[in-house]
Amino acid sequence: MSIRIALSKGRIFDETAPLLKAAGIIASEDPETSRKLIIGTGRTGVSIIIVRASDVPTYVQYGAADLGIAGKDVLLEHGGGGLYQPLDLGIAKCRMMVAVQNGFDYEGAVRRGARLRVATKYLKTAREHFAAKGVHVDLIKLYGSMELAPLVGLADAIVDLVSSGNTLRANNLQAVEEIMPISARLIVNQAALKLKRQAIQPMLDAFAGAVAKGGT
Ligand code: PRT
Ligand code: MG
Repeated sequence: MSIRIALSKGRIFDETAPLLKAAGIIASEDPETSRKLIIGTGRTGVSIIIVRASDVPTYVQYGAADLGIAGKDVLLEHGGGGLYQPLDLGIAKCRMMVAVQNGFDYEGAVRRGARLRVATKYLKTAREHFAAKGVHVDLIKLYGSMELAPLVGLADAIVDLVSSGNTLRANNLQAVEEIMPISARLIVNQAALKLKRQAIQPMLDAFAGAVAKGGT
């Protein structure tokens, strides 16, 4: 029985490696240096595919991968259809925030009922957040470097992930509202879980054990 795991390079792969190891899975190559998109592991029948962070749920939804690891930010935008989400891994933690340029009176604008221009990669999350607050927004879809938008007059505010806060500080921005805490989740294809339970369940148990031991 073969099992394919979808991961993204960078922080997700780095922070997942110890959890994979706890499940007896060690990548044969480092995705940062290898150009391979399908990487073998020390375990027969288990391979890792390297995809963009925001594509992980898609590969798992369609069964091209049996399991994957994706941030809650990515899962909210994807919608989660066809996915079983058994475990919060407590890794790649950050916060989804609203941020504005220093000096911009966000509270005042909200109180006045002003219409705000908000730039973000997270349209769904942003739309739901401002709708729940009753704030009128024009959302502008970006694919990255959201921090630039308020500085050049593209938007009044951004919705983005913040971890250390260094990127906001370096760009004269400040967080004005937390939308939600974010961490990475294990996702499993629903059909694969039924058909390959014998192979997948022990992995889920090993991940859960490693997460509990990690004290997250
Ligand atoms: O890079 P690519 O476009 O392929 O995709 P991606 O940026 O979504 O992937 P990646 O690998 O950067 O992030 C994968 C996952 O890590 C995200 O989906 C989040 O769940 C999680 N994560 C945790 C973060 C951060 N922390 C984070 N700080 N993802 C992005 N950031 C960015 C943030 O967008 C901002 O630009 O880092 C910057 C802020 O960091 P600080 O430390 O300066 O506050
Ligand atoms: Mg990135």
